[in-house]
Amino acid sequence: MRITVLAGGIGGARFLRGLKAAAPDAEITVVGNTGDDIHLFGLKVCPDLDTLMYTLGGGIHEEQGWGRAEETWSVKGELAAYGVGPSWFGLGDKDFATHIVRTQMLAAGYPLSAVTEALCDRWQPGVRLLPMTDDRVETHVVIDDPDSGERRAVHFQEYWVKLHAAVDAHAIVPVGADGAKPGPGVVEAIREADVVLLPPSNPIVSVGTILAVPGVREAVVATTAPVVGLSPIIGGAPVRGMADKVLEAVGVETSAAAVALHYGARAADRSGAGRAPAERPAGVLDGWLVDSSDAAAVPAVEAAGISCRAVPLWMTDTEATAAMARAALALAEEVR
Ligand code: GDP
Ligand code: FO1
Ligand code: CA
Repeated sequence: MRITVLAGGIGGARFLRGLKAAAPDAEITVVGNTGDDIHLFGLKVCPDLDTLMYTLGGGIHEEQGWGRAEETWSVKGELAAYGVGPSWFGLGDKDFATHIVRTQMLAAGYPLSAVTEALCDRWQPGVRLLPMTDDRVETHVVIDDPDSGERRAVHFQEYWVKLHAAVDAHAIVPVGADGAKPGPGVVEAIREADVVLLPPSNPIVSVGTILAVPGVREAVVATTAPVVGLSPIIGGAPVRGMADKVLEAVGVETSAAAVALHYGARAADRSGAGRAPAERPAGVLDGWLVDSSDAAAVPAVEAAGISCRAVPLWMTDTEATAAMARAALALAEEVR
């Protein structure tokens, strides 16, 4: 079975660990978000791709969810001693090596997809990891500067890590997405999959950014595979992180049902035959899983044309996460 997953960092990576356990014989392709990518100290950093690669390859700092296990911080200390920042983004020594290798290969002319494949040669994540695009896309967030009060756009990482999403976001802009092309194999992986899954990743700045690459949403809308998502929101709040802040910025309530409706239902007739492209429905979901505690959300999601089930959605360990993955695959069979 070919399973394609559109994933952000921590939520996506942890779900994939469960999916690999639930479907050990499946060929899993992961389309990773690169909108969080940032250039720091002359190096290209890809937080979500690295979180996926380290988590699935056994190198992740488990409690933190990002960065390397048994990390040391000498380079960060030396940069600070030179007064060279930013100091708010924690790059450890082991992690730095990944960014150096990546930047060197990019400078030599390799596209990000080839670089990612080369990095995965070491980590053996057990999935095919594809960047959503080889083009530069960077999510920016429009805020009122906490010091000057002036409205300005900051890089997503500055908003998230430096400002802890504690200032209101007026808009979220995936800069460069409009002109980006899907990375090699991305559209094929979606169109030729047996099942497409949206893990409990951030629906705006992770999955939303992947869908913003022209051609990707269209592939999800048109694939013959069932598309099933899992809610990252439980009990009206993100399980981890500040997804509520970016949902608010785009006018979506922080609830399992509202996120499903934001993704929208895929039409039963996916060919779009006889309709102008602009009129073709652009929803991406056939099925949606909410946490057992959110069972009351099921009727509203189903009323929107999305099959919905309530099951435990806490990724407390690999077995609990594998059970979530099995529930998602079972729902995919139901809606197929
Ligand atoms: P990021 O790139 O590191 O922010 O990670 P993702 O975009 O892949 O996922 C972030 C989302 O994962 C957050 O909105 C969390 O609410 C969600 N998440 C984290 N742990 C869990 C969990 O155990 N269960 C569920 N349902 N969602 C989770
Ligand atoms: N997240 C933080 O909250 N603080 C950090 O200092 C930080 C450093 C960092 C370094 C490399 C990397 O791959 C990820 C890192 N993250 C850090 C996580 C990450 O940037 C964000 O949590 C996600 O991109 C948000 O989706
Ligand atoms: Ca991310």
